Amino acid sequence: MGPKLMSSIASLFLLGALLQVVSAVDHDVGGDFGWNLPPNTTFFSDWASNKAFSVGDKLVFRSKANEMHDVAEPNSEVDLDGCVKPGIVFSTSAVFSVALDRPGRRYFICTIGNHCNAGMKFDIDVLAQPGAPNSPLVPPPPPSSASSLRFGALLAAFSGLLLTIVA
Ligand SMILES: *[C@@H]1O[C@H](CO)[C@@H](O)[C@H](O)[C@H]1NC(C)=O
Ligand SMILES: [Cu+2]
Repeated sequence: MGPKLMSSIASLFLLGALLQVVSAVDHDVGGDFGWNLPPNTTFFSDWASNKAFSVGDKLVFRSKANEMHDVAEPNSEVDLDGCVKPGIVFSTSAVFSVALDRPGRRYFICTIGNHCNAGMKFDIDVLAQPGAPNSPLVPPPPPSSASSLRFGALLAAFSGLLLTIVA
């Protein structure tokens, strides 16, 4: 294998790694409001239904220092609807991240007091990859948003790759 081919292959690996990094998203649960007692019972389900989640993304649960919350993952829609508390609670700390490491539906609640019934619950569909066909209906982002950043990064990666092959 010639050194040129070797470096081209290395560049392809780099490109792949870069694409993964570029496309992973950290989702702040509840946006700026955070993982706190919501103003109404649909706040978090509304938040989740306006987002697309993919494998490699993270959910970041941030709670106010003067509110006590946790994060737990019921196994089913029925348990989510009924606010059935699962045996395992992930965390009671003020900031907690959940890696979305597999595709499929996942359910999240707070198990403290009646917080779940008050709206601290939502479910998400994690897609195998960004833009998979079963994405929720989300209007395309304006050109100035993250996707053009992604495109820019892609372009930079490709020009890097070309330079390596030519060199
Ligand atoms: C719930 O609260 C949010 C934030 O204040 C608001 O945007 C939304 O319209 C409310 N939903 C309902 C059903 O009242
Ligand atoms: Cu809570």
